[in-house]
Amino acid sequence: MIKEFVILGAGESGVGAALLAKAKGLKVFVSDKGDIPQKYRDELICNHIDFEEGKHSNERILNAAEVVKSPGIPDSAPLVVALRNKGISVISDIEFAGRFSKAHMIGITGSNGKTTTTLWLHHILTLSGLDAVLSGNVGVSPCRELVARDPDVFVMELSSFQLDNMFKFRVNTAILTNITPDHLDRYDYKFENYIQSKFRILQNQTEEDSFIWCADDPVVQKHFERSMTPAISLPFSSDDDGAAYVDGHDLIIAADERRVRMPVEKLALKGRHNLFNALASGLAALKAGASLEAVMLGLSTFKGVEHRLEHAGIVDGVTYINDSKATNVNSAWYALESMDKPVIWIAGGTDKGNDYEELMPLVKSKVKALICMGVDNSKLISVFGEVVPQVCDTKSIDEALQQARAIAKSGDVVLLSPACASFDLFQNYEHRGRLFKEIVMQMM
Ligand code: UMA
Ligand code: ADP
Repeated sequence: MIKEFVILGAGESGVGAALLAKAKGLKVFVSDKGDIPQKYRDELICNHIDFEEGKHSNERILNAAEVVKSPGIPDSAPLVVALRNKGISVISDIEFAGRFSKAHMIGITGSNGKTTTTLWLHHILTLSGLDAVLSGNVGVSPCRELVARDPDVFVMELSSFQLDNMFKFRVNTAILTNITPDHLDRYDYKFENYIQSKFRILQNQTEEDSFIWCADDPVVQKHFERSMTPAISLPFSSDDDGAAYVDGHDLIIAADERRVRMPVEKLALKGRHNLFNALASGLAALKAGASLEAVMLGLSTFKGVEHRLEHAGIVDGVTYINDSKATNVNSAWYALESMDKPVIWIAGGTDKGNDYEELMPLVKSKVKALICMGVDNSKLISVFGEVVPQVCDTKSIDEALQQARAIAKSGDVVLLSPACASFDLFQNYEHRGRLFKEIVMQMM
C-alpha cells in the first residue's frame, strides 16, 4: 500500500503544501486538531484532498511516508515527538517547496525587521522588472505559487519556526537582520537555542551564495563564525565599514563590483532600524541582479508596512504613530530612538519576560508620559513609575487614547509601540493597530 504524505495544520502553510503535494501526484492527508478556516476547507474540498479536523488520528499519521508540520505546531507536541521517534521525516512547507524550485532563493530572517526588509526588497526587484515572488512568513506559502509556476526569484521571510524544520533547503542569499530574545517559550527558554535556530539559514550554502548580516548587532557579531558558511560574507553597518555602510550623509551599497551611492535622507523610511533594512535590501537586490537605478528608486519610494511606525494622523497638532507590530523590547527601542518630539508612549500587553532596562535612557530623555495599556500593568508601572513624569494605568485602547489626548500638547507625538504581545486585550497586533487608527480617525 502506498504510504500517505501527511500534513499537520490546515492554515496557509499546510494547505499550500497539500496543494503542491496533490499536484505532484502524492497521496495526501491533511489533519488539523482545531477547526479549519472556511476558505482553507473549501480549497481542500475543491481539490479533492482528504482531510480531518478537530483531531489528529495518531495511528494513521504515525504510518506516514513523510510529514509537513505547520510552523504554529511546536516541535515538543507529543505527536511530533512520536513521529520523530519512529524515524518519520517531519519538514516545513518551505523545505517541501525547495524540492520543486530552481529559483534564486532569498531568505530573510532575524528577530525584527524581517517583514519590512522582505517587502522592501521585493519592491526593488519588481521595479527592476525581475520575476520575484513574495512568500514565507509574510503569509504566502511558496508551495501555493509552485503549483502554478516556478518564478525566477523567491523573496522569503523565514521565521525561526520555519527554519527549525528545514534541512536540505539552500538559501542563495541569506539575510540576518539582528537577533534579540523572542519566542523563547518555543526554545526551552534558552536564548542560545533561538540563536542557533536563526543561523540554520546558512546550513546548505555554497561558495556561490551570499550571507548579508548586520555587523552592528552584538549577538550576530558574537555568534557568527566564518566556518558556518562558505558563502560570500556581506556585512552591513551604520558605521563606515562593510559591504553596505554610511559615509557621511550618504549610504553606500556595493556587491559584485557594482555600487550604489545615495543620500540617507532620500530613504523612504526613517529611523536607524530602517537604514539597516535598506542596506540589507539593497545588497540582496544587487545580488539578485537588480539595476542600480531600481535599487535607488526602490529605496526612496517604498511605502512602508502597516503597523510598523505607521503615520496614523495629526489631531490638534499632535502626531499619532501606530507601531503595533513592536511586540518586543528591541523594536520599541528603535521606535523611541527614531522620535524627535516629546513622546506620549502607549505600551504594555502580554509580557514575554521583558527586560525593560535597555529602554531606560531613551525613556528618560524622550517620554513625557507613559500610558500603560494592558490587563496587568504592574511591571511597567514599577519599572518606569519613578522615571517618567506622568504614568497612567489603562485597560483598553479607548481609555489609553483618551488619556493620551488629554495629556498631549501640539508638537508632541503619541506613539503606540507596546513592546508586548497583544493577546490580553486584542485578537492580534493587527487588531490592536487597526483599532488605534480607527479611534485616531474619529478624533480628526
Ligand atoms: N494545529 C494543529 N495541531 C496542533 C496545533 C495547531 O493541527 O497541535 C493547527 C491549528 O488548528 C491551525 C493550524 O495548525 O489551524 C495553523 O498552523 P499555523 O499557525 O502554523 O498557521 P499558518 O496559517 O500555516 O501560518 C504559518 C505562520 N504561523 C506561525 O508561525 C504561528 C504564519 O506566520 C505564516 O505567515 C504562514 O505560516 C505562512 O508561512 C504568522 C506568525 O505569527 C504570521 N509568525 C510568527 C511571527 O511572525 O512572529 C513566527
Ligand atoms: P518582523 O517581521 O521581524 O517582526 P517587522 O518589519 O514586521 O519585523 O517589524 C517589527 C517591529 O520591529 C516594528 O515595530 C518595526 O518598526 C521594528 N523594526 C523594523 N525593522 C527593524 C530592525 N531592523 N531592527 C529593529 N526593529 C525593527
